Amino acid sequence: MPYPQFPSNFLFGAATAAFQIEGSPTADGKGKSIWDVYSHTRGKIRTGENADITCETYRNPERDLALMTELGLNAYRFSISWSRVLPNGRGQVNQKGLDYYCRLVDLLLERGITPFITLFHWDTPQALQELCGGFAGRDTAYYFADYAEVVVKALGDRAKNWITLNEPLEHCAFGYLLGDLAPGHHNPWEYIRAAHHQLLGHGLALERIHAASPDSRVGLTLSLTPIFPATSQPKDIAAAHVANQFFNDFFLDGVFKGSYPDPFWSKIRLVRPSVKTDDMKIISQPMDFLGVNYYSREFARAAWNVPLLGFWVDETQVNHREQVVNGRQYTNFGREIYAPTFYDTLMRLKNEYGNPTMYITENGASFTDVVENGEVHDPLRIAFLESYMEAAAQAIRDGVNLHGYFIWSLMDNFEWQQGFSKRFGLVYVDHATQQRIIKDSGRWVAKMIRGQGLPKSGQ
Ligand code: GCO
Repeated sequence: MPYPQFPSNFLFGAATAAFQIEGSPTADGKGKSIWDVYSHTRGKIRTGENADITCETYRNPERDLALMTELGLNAYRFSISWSRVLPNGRGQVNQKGLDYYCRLVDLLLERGITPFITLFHWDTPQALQELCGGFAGRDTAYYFADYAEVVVKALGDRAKNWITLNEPLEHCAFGYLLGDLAPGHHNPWEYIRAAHHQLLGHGLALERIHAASPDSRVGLTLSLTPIFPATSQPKDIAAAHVANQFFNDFFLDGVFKGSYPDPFWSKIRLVRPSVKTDDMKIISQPMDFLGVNYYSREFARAAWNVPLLGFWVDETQVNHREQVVNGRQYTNFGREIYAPTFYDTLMRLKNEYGNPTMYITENGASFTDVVENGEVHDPLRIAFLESYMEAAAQAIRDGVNLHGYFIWSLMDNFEWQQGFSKRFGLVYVDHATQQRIIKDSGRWVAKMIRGQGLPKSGQ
């Protein structure tokens, strides 16, 4: 069966993030981020590893550009380390840090690769965490806008696609409530303030970027995880409704409707931040595009012992690592591979949120990759990409305003609290030797891009 073509001007990219690939945490005057601190705090990283080395892209960005060309990518999404540019999060610019990103953008443009730049991918400057609690403090939203202006004034003449935040949900919920990500807090007051202040920072930065570079395009990347009731019991159906608002609609409604959804917003009234008069107007200014990070659906059930929210997400999936359970394949992250709800999510954005210009800014899967005779055979990742990219192509045919797809990730990198134990790359990286090997999935992507279609895996 011939696979559908993507539109001729479609962007095919891969995504990374500064803390996960750069290394060189103190080089050339870089300031500490909360992830530098967290990854060196005993017990926080499951494997006991840290990201001081990782993919060494700060020392050698050229190596990976050659790989992007070999994969046929015409776009690349990366993030800027805030504390590499502003070591204290504000004030004095570290010119060497800014120069690195200027050089990276120039190298990309020389190769005809369009940069999509994420300004915040969770690595808050430690100085701002100490000064005002990071995004749990309202002032950080304004420092973020100042930082965005510094970067866009330096790069906005040649880099035109800007993503303010990566996954504000993950940063506030797992960083300030559940404690799995930096700064590792368990504080509902901080969580909801970090949620609101990140969106405020997004809106303030959007204004500054458009002022500094009027022809730049500005968007926000949200992780969208559709939540389904674990059972057909009314209490679980109600719990899944609240969970969907916690994970998805708080952010979607904030930026597209200028309000926060009930019953979620009412349920947390005891811990809510003060929303100032113009906040929602600033937050819901029109964006130029929406970035969608999609991995899997989840299931929720009512939980009397979870204060305020009353739901819990079913954790059993985590035990299905890389197994087939009830006919479904799982990744080694315990994420179900199920493309139909990816399609449904895109259609929901079309039907309920005005069909904004969209990019898939992350989609990918981790599996146990091994090197055999200098090759990495990863058929499960190819099958994953084939099914999800086909769902995206179908959504485009059904009217979704989708213009690009960034696979997570270009190469195996530091997977936050999982250390190096989760490999998502199209390119295998031996982090001890820095050897790179393009996996079979990378070869498949190159064929797909060349063919501007979706060749059957294995062709
Ligand atoms: C995220 C982050 C990425 C992760 C990737 C794999 O979506 O959690 O943006 O940095 O590494 O998603 O989990």
